[in-house]
Amino acid sequence: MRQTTYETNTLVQDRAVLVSLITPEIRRGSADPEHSLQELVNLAETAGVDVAATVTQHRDAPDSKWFVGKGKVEELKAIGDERGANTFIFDQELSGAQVRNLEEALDAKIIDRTQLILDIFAQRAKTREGIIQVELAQLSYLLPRLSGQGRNLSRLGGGIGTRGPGETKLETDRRHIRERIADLKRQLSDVVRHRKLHRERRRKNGVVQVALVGYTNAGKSTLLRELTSADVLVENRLFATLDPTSRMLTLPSGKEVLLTDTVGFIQNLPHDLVAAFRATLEEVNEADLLLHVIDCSSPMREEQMRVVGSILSELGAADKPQLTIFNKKDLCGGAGAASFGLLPSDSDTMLISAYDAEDLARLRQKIQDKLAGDTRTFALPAERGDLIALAYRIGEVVDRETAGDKLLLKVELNKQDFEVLGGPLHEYLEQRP
Ligand SMILES: Nc1nc2c(ncn2[C@@H]2O[C@H](COP(=O)(O)OP(=O)(O)O)[C@@H](O)[C@H]2O)c(=O)[nH]1
Ligand SMILES: [Mg+2]
Repeated sequence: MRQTTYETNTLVQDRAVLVSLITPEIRRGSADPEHSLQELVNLAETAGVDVAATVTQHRDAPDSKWFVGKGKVEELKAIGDERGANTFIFDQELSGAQVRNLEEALDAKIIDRTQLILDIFAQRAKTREGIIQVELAQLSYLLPRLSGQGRNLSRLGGGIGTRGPGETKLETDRRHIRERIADLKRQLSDVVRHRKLHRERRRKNGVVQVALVGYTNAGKSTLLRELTSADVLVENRLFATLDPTSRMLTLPSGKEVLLTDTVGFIQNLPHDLVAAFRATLEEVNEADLLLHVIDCSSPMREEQMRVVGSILSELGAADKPQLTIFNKKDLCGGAGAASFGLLPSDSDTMLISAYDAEDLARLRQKIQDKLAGDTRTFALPAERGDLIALAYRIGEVVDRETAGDKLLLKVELNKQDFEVLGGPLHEYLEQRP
């Protein structure tokens, strides 16, 4: 028998059946249920779940005990067995009792839409603020649904729906959870107070950062993959520890920038999750450039763009350099750029397909142009080493010459950096004739 020196990977891949209940009331609500189920598929895939099937049921009202009808539960059991599913994800929120009944009947992990979203946030949160916000949202969601969950959580082990607060925490009683929530809130107010300080250290590695934002299903992850696939080898070698949602992107000039995927906006995000969601958008605050990706074939396009715009404003990121990218042009029935109100090619708006090599080349060029910023010349007193160092820090010095007792530095920098960090340099700006 062969001996192995490594441990086998015991992580079970989640394989799930996605279930949506459609009632007249749900139909009247703001979300189109078919669209919502499509989004649930995308969210499940984002969470690393293998989607085995999707099932829809129409009923007059949810069943208080089983959520779907009893007959449907049997049908779900059969589908789950046949497709080898170990998880069922429901597109609507379930009560604690419904979760327990379904777990019992289907002998599988039961997750609802909110838990799935929280699980994705838990995977993505990186800063202390993000991690605290997500745990707060998870505990607040679990608290009223708590009784009886302990057994199931310990039985089912890890995987989606169980990340974040550890199972021991979930097994403690409600009082402990309330104390934990109070404690997290205190920590959060500390973190928020220090947040500004952290932001100012954002240029930590001197790596230029570009963030993809937009609704789920717009094509952000596809773009990240397609734009950087040629660089994978390099990346594996140099950035093996890089977060999977970030990759190095090589621009036409050969310069490398860090391209980061974000969770993406979600239709009808439950109100309690908004704070946690924002905390997962922290890359946006660190980015030098935002790529706002839009699915041009979505009937909700305009509304989605407005929502993205207003959240960016609330994050204080509305003034960041931004490219607006209408993606999936192949699905827009040959609608030309004009139908999106696109301006000529020198504007900050593009119509592309993430699978079109020429479009990707155009996009890389556009990112490069947008990042290049302006070139400015500073006439600095030669003895002011501090100012010279500052100029080198905030931009790229492309030319340097001496004129009498002055040093003329030609610096390529973006407007934002110059305004935020370049304070003392302003008075040495050469006025171009
Ligand atoms: N037809 C078409 N499909 C696309 C295009 N870009 C992305 N998609 C598809 O749209 C779906 C959602 O893409 P994804 O990158 O996961 O979106 P995200 O939620 O914004 O990350 C996937 O099925 C992609 O294959 C495109 O340019 N054309
Ligand atoms: Mg994605």
